[in-house]
Amino acid sequence: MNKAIDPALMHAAEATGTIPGVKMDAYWMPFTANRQFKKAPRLLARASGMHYWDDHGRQILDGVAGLWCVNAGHARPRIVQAIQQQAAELDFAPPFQMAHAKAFELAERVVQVAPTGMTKVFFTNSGSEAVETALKMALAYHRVRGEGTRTRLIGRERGYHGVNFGGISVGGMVGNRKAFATGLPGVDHIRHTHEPARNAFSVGQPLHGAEIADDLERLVALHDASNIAAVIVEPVAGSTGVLVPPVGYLQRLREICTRHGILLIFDEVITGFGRTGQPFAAQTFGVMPDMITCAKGITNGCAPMGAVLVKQDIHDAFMTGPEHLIEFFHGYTYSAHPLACAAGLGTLDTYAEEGLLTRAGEMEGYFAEAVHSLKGEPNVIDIRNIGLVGGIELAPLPGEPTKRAFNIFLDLYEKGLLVRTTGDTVALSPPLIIERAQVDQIVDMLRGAIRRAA
Ligand code: PXG
Ligand code: PLP
Repeated sequence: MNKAIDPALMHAAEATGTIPGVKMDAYWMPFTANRQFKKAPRLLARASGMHYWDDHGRQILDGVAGLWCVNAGHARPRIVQAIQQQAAELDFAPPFQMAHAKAFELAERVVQVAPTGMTKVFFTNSGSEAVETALKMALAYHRVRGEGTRTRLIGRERGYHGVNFGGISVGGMVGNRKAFATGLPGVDHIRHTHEPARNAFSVGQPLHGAEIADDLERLVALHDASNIAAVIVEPVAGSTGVLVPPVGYLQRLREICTRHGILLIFDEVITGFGRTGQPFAAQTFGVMPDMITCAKGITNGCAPMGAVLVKQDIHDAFMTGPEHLIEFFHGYTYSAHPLACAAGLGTLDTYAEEGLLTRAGEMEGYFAEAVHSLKGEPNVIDIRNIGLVGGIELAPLPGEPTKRAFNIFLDLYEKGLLVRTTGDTVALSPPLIIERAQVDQIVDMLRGAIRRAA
């Protein structure tokens, strides 16, 4: 022990957990019931393809692509090699007034798969940072064009836009907001689209609810469009339980935004990079936003990275002052980090070689039929799907919301399947390399767990 450190202080880090030789006290885990977890830790040690292995060598089928991010499956050789080589060749390059070639290369490659017209890419290190960046861009865009009164930001109930102050302000998940009273000023929310009374057990997009988009007109009437900068929504809400947009809803939202000069931001942190059957959900649904935030699948989850994709004219509005001046006062130390750029290039190569950015579309029918076969199982009150995402919603245990789904999560983990739960919804979002037999395996295991939880 280092004698310079007061042993009394060291003592505060007394182990309570059960990792041989490793104390578990210092690590404050994110979005985790820390005390419960440390009594019975779930430790992943290795991953390959569709599987994890835990610290006891037990194989676990990955039903959720890590955390909605490992779209090409685990330990893909091109990505592993790219990161290894990059670490040895160029570990870091300052991103302000300096650059490295792979940053430009990756931006070009992202634009190639992005919706037509999305021609500029601003790199961040996470989805949360991508959201903050997009919101700031929206404000600065209006200001540079002489519409500086457009400062209001509009999100949607049940939205998730990461955990930073901008993101939780426009976000609509009460648990992520209530402890942090100070949000951004001038934020409002439109209604969410979840209407089980009309739409329960819809296969793909629900038929009812396009008119819910008109709620934006209510806020325009209240605040006046001249004060509204942007609306941010997830095309498919992921974290709040897989909410698929009703047919016509996103089109209507687009029309209203266009009519009032309001920027439309699609938060595609989950839907980006193939989850819904096209590279981006904007393409799947045929609706063009003004900006797209993405992360996760951009590097297959192998290095932290996010990005904001921007339409040409928004970018160009910034490029008006003297050439030697910085146009957008924003950026991160690790924007376009060389390891992340290398991982991103290896990832896009893998997606291209294996056709993964459209594979969810090919698998959608089979996947939909499989997950909807759970209708009629005990306590299943709704099933939602699009591309290779599924949400199975269960009736909560009386007086104990979230517990039934979490029990199912624990049970499935014991049996060798990783899923994600949010509220009382079990979310499935497997790697896009999944085979039909593995879809069957996931649904069979889930069926068993749902019955045991009855
Ligand atoms: N926007 C959306 C739409 C997301 O899904 C973020 C922003 C934030 O990204 P970062 O990289 O900062 O986490 C996300 C992230 C879950 C879950 O349980 C979902 C996310 C993250 C962690 C858990 O559904 N999505
Ligand atoms: N805080 C301090 C004191 C810093 O110097 C910096 C970056 O230089 C930051 C925060 C922001 O860190 P990052 O650029 O990694 O987001």
